[in-house]
Order: sequence, then C-alpha cells, then structure tokens
Amino acid sequence: MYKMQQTWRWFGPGDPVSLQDAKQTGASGIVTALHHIPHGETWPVEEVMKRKNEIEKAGLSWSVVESITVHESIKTRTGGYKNYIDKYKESIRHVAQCGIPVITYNFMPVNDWTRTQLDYTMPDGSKALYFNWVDLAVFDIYILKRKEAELNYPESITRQAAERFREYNEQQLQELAAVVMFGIPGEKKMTVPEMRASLEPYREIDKAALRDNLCEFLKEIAPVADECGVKLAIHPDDPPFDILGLPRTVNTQADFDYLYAKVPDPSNGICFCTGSLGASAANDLPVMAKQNDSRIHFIHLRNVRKDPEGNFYEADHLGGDVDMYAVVKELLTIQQTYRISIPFRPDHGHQMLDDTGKTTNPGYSAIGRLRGLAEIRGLEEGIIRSEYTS
Ligand code: DNO
Repeated sequence: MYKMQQTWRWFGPGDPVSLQDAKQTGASGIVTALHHIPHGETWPVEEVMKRKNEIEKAGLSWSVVESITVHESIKTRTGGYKNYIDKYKESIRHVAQCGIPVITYNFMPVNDWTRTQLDYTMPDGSKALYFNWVDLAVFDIYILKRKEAELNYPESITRQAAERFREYNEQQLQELAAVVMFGIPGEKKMTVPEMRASLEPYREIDKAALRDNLCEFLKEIAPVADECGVKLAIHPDDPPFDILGLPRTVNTQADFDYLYAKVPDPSNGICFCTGSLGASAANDLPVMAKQNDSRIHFIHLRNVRKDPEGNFYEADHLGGDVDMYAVVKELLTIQQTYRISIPFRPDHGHQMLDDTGKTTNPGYSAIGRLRGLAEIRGLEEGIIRSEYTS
C-alpha cells in the first residue's frame, strides 16, 4: 500500500518548534530551506549537507526543500536574470547531490503568501489566518498608496475601506502593513517603500508576460532537474487571484495545463496546495487532484472557509469548503497507480491550547498542525481500510 509520506515544515534552528517536537508528531520527513542564504544566491553543498545531517541526527529525513526562492529578476526577466538562473540550476544540482528528492518554489510576484490578519479568533478561542478584501484595500490604497489602486476593487470594497481607514489608529495601520508584508518567517521583512519599488517593474508585465517568463525559466531548469533526478513542485498563488495590481499565473487547472504543455519534462510538477487553490470557488479540488495526476510532487493539506465577498479564513483541516475526504481518496488512487508515496504536510494550523500566547510562526505553531496531521493520518487510514481491504 502506498501512503502519503508524513512531513513537517521546520524553519531551521531558530524555529520555536524543534526537530524533536517534529519527531513526536509521528512525521518522518522534514520540509525546510536554508533561510539564511539570500534570495538568488547558490546554496553551497556544504550548507545543505550540514542541515541534512542535523535533521538526520534527530531521526528524520529531509524530504522536500521548501523553497528555493526565485529571484525577482527572473520573474521580471530584467537585470542579471541569466546569472540568477545559472545560480538556481547550481542549487538544484547541489540539492540533488545531497539526495533531497523534491524542490518547491513559487512564482508569485513580490510577496509570497498574503493575509490581512494572523490572529483571527475562531468561536472556540483558537486563532486562524485570515484574508479580508477591505483590509487589503486599506493597505493598498492608504498605506502603500499605489497609483489607481481603487480601480482594482469593487465600489463596495473601496467604500468600506475608506470607513475602516478612518476607524483604524496609527498602530492598527502599522500592524496591518506588517501582516500583509509578513513574508517567510525568519527572512528579511520588506518596508512599505521597498514594496512600492518592487511593484514598479510589474506595471509593464501582465499575466501573459509573467507566464512567459515562468515558462522560459522552467525550460532552463526542468532539464537540469530531470538530469539529476529531482522533482520540481510549483506552489500555487496564495491567495489564488490578483492582488495589489500584480499579475498571477498559477491558480487554476488551465494554468497548470499550460505549464505542462509548454514544459513537458517529467520533473515539471506542482505542490498540490488545497488551501491556496481552495480559496477560489472556481477550483474543485478532488477533480483537480485527478487532473494533475503524476504531476503532483508534493502535497499541502489545509482547508479554508470562504464568504460571499471572497474573504476567507483558514478552517480546521477537515472542516472547511474543501472536501478533504474526496481529495485524500483521489491522492491514494494516484499513489497506487504510480507506486509512489508522495510527501505531504499539514499546512498551517490554528494557534490553540498551550500554544496560545506563545511567540510562534503564524500558521506554524505545533499543536494546531499536529491536530491537522493526526486528523489527516486517520482519514487516510480509514479510507485505506474501507477501500483497499476486503
Ligand atoms: C505558506 C507557504 C508558502 C510556501 C511558498 C512555496 O505558509 O505555503 O510560503 O512555502 O509559497 O514556495
């Protein structure tokens, strides 16, 4: 029986959740990155090996690199982008040399994932991550002051944003900005002027142009990955729609199909993130799992609950709009077909119980993720017992 490999994201030695904690969750694999290496620079073999040994000393294995960040020059195809592509290829080779089989990355312009609140209170008192259009508009129009930002929102949102801006005090505005620009735990934070400057090159780049830049990048790196036996897993846009006037190009099945058609190399695959994709009502996750089939190289399981305005909060892993039972069932079928175990991790979790009040990486406190992992582990076992044994 081929089951998902249970993994746990760890942000390196500074993560308040230790490797030993990870071990206690029952996971066998670690998902991590060399967060201290500046974006765009080559990951040296020695540094990868050092981290790998540390993980193995704790009785775990380094299953997936998440992420080797793609430098902005590659996304915009400006400046020294060729040089950065060469460095990316070198990092792929080094990761392969150390025996790590999967690399996740994303092609979201400027920001990685974006939320507007990191401590949205659930009815049971636990805290969740939240995305709200009105808050995003407050940030965009009144803090970032992006030119013609109002044009990207429906009138009802800009009207509410104007009211909310009047209600927020200086501290609330600063907090909102810090949340929107949060980025990756442990990595350098952007300032508002830096974000403004990073948005500038994208005034010339629409969805089609960004997609071309992605395909050009993939055409260069996928043959390298194939040659050294590493799989590439692109993470979908989170959230799965355009924000801050930026183009987005990886959030529907049509987007994935386009990438496979342009770059058919087997290494070219995806990170099937049910939380990111699930925030769009247009995406039917069980159907998409089936459609992406052998292109799924890594799995993030997480749930979201959307409202009619398109705002969403991160729900319990088995409790939101995504039919997790149907998704896991489909993933099990794919794994039996290809006789592989695909690594998965419980993506995010609520801050709850003993983690409440602790300083943790948003979405990555231990107990909420442990709950998600345990529920999904049980769900998978239940499906196996009922579907695969007579
Ligand atoms: C958020 C994560 C993302 C993801 C990257 C992958 O919690 O899922 O930051 O790691 O976008 O490149």
